[in-house]
Amino acid sequence: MSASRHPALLSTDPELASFVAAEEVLQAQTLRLIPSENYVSAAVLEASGTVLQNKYSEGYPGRRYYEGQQNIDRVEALAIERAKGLFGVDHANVQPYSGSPANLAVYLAFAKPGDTVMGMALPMGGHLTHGWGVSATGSWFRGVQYGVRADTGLIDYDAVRDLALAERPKLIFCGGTALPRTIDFAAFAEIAREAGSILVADVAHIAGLIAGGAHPSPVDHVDVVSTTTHKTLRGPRGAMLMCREEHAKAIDKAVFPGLQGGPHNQTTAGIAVALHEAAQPSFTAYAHQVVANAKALAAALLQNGFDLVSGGTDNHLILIDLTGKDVPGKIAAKALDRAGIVVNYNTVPFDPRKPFDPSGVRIGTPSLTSRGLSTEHMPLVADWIARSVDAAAKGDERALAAIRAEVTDLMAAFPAPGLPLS
Ligand code: DSN
Repeated sequence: MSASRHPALLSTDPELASFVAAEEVLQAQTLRLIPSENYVSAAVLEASGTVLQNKYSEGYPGRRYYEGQQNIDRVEALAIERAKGLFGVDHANVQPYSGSPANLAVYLAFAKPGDTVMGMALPMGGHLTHGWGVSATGSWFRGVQYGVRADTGLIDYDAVRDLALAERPKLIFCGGTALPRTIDFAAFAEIAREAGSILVADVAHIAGLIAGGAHPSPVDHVDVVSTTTHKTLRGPRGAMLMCREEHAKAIDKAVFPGLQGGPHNQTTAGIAVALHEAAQPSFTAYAHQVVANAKALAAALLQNGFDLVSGGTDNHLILIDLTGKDVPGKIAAKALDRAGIVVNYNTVPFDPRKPFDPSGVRIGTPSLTSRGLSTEHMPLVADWIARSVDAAAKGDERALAAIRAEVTDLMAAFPAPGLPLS
């Protein structure tokens, strides 16, 4: 592999080009298990790097504040129509720069500073922007938080209902970043109805599974669906807000001019391509394979003696609780990285350790499934994880190097989409 696939970049800025080339090698040779990451297709990559980058387009298709929108309007309209078709929604806004601005737009559309909002606590698997204290959403609004049961690791819907009825929040967020189980959108809808709250499903992690029919859709149950486009959906780094027609104006006004200026048209183009790809039968197969791989990996990890939050997974994500292994999450994650297995350390529910040095490791199967790995490979992946954690406990760098060589070998046989062949 070389930087020559970016010849202009190589000639103008060889230093930067060398960083990109090194990242291509890293992404090609490592086993990427971070559940919020993926590989975009070559087509998405191309669309995201076009001259659409050069254009300002404040406003919406047909209603812009700048001229020369003949082509940009078509790009954005296409992305909107594809989002509406794929997810079965009345309205889609494809302009949010990423997930956090998308969620902030929801606050702007429906709440006033100081209002009570409710979401899952970050250490329980929620997201910063669901009203957690260190986020603007937890300081400009009054965040109240729900979690999971200590005995099952599952959302306690009775506790969610009790909290919602006691607090009557303006907004309720469901969804999160470390939830290995199916979200019961109907149960949340019933609770939101009783509490008189606007219900938001943040499906950033599972959007691709929903599009592929491998997770129930929230669309018939919630007021707003918020999602990033770059996780299981396999698009560029961006976001979308989707809703019924009655909320369309409020959402659009909140995104622009409420929070943002010109949309990133090159990203909109990449989103349009990703939505087209996600509408193909092959993507349905992909989404189901992601889940099958995660279930097989969870089963193999259990056989290797790991504790998993909630005992397993229904989706793409597994949260390993290392408390019983005597290896903290950060030490395990860094050892896995040296072994060529890229994960992130993560809190587990009721974690006795601090968020920057927690007890868990979060993994997932979107990226490895994009490379074509299947259930038959999951026992080997679990074995690599087990050996790496063991090596971390013993400080055995030679064992980690040996695993890295095995990982590199297997990855060479499964080239990643969008990357040059090894
Ligand atoms: N950073 C994302 C994740 O890794 O889940 C959430 O924002």
